[in-house]
Amino acid sequence: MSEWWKEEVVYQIYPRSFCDSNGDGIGDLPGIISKLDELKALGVGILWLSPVYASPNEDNGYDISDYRAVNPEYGNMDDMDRLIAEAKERGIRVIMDLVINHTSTAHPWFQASRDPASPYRNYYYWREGTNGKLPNNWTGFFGGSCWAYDDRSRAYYLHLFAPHQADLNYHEPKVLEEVKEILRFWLDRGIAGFRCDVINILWKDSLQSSPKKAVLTGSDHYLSLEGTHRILREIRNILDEYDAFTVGETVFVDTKQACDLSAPERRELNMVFGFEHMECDQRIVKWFKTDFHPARLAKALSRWQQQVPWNTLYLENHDQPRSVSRFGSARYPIHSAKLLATMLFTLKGTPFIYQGQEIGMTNFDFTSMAQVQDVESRNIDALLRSWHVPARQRWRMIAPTSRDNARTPMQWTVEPQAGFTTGTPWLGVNGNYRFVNYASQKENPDSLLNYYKQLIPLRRGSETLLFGSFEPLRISDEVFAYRRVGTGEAYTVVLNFSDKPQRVPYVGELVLSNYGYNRYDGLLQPCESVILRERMDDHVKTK
Ligand code: ISL
Ligand code: CA
Repeated sequence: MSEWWKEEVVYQIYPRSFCDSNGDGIGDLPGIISKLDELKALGVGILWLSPVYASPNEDNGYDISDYRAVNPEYGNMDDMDRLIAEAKERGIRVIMDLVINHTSTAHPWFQASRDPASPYRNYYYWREGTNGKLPNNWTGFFGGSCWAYDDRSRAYYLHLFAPHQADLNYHEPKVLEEVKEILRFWLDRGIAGFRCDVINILWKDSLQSSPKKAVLTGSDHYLSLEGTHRILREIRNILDEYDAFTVGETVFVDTKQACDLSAPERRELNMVFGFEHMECDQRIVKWFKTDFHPARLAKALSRWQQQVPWNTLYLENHDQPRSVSRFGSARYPIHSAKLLATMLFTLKGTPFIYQGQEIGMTNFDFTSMAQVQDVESRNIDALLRSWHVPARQRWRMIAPTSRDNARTPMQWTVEPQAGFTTGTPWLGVNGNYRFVNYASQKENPDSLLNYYKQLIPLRRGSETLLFGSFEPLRISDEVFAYRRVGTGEAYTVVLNFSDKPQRVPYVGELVLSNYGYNRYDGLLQPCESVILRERMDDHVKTK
């Protein structure tokens, strides 16, 4: 099997918010096709589409009602075929989101399963509560219990996410057989692989109650269990027939579990998304934001770099706030966005760009819950309200972490609605589009976008940046420095996360500074990042 996905850069598209071609305010497939030249110019080799399947959109497509149909809001199957073909012409492969932990409750399987006599009954977890109590004490990812009662069934069904996302029951062997057919359906159309949604929680070993936990009571019954490993190996057999690629979204994994899920010889996933570095600024996941400590981010990243053979490199996705708002300096936003990009493309692994990251899109400018649509934010808000938390306080907790921060429409131009749509966008456009937009950055040689366009070929053209080993040099709240060592050469990357100049002892020939400098003397400006190169023969060991 070739490992083509190691050298590529992935670009994630959240279709609803990317580009609207017909003025209905919703991004769509023809809109994506119209931007393929831009993506090619950026240097991406893989496009990951968040779900475009038929869906009632309770969770914007992560609730699928037909795995073989395109959501009409986004286009039709011809558009999908055209997207795959046009991307291929430009050397870009398309991967899809595979959401198989749950289906929408509107899916025909679920509708049929509501009848206890149906052959589909066992596709889901139906349980009667005992003595008027819920079947167990588990909590869901979006807060509250993960059981919903269905009057018609006179029973509860399990939903680890929103009530409209019913968990599939993999103890029923037919479920996996259905999934395999779905995989073939898309692979035969030319899809190059899948990003697998919450893929390490498929197998539930039992539905027993669990000891109460701060986050997610019950997770000991489904996180990365042997049953899941077995399913992944079966799926992999099919993927290998097509030389297809998988990246697993794996929740709550440590480096050991990440290795178990992605080690090549185990033949499960090719790589996984870990979350440890994304939790470096949050005390209890999602709920309370504390200050950002660069050393914590660097420490988590370093550990993964050293312990996991091949990583995903990401700082954003459709569930996370924008990286520049989170990890960047308010005084030096552009330099810090460039610094973060430097880090993204010089660590070891496959880099992922989330739409808008390449132009430094920021968190939303919304001022109240009324502007938010995300089901997770709405659930958390309702839960906090039930605890009598005042509205202002609720907003202060939700605004910085809401998933809608990442979902505001892509900012293409200075035209109304940022050129995303000629109609009314489904979610508000950030007012900063007048100065944060694609068109003006394309023209400006010093822009973040053009900095990405320098970094991507630099990585691609260097065996050392692609495959060289990783060694941390310094981890502090001011400076994160590391070395990538290859044959005959080494790169030293120095990132000054602070707002103050920093003197560092590292040497080498300057390859790239995010200040655009062409001289380096060991003194870094606020939020300056440098990439230095040394040939091994003149290599002097530095600390
Ligand atoms: O959003 C989160 C962290 O900010 C997580 O709790 C998230 O719900 C989890 O990572 C799973 O995410 C994936 O599956 C969900 C879907 O809502 C997310 O958009 C998707 O990325 C359910 O399908
Ligand atoms: Ca549209």
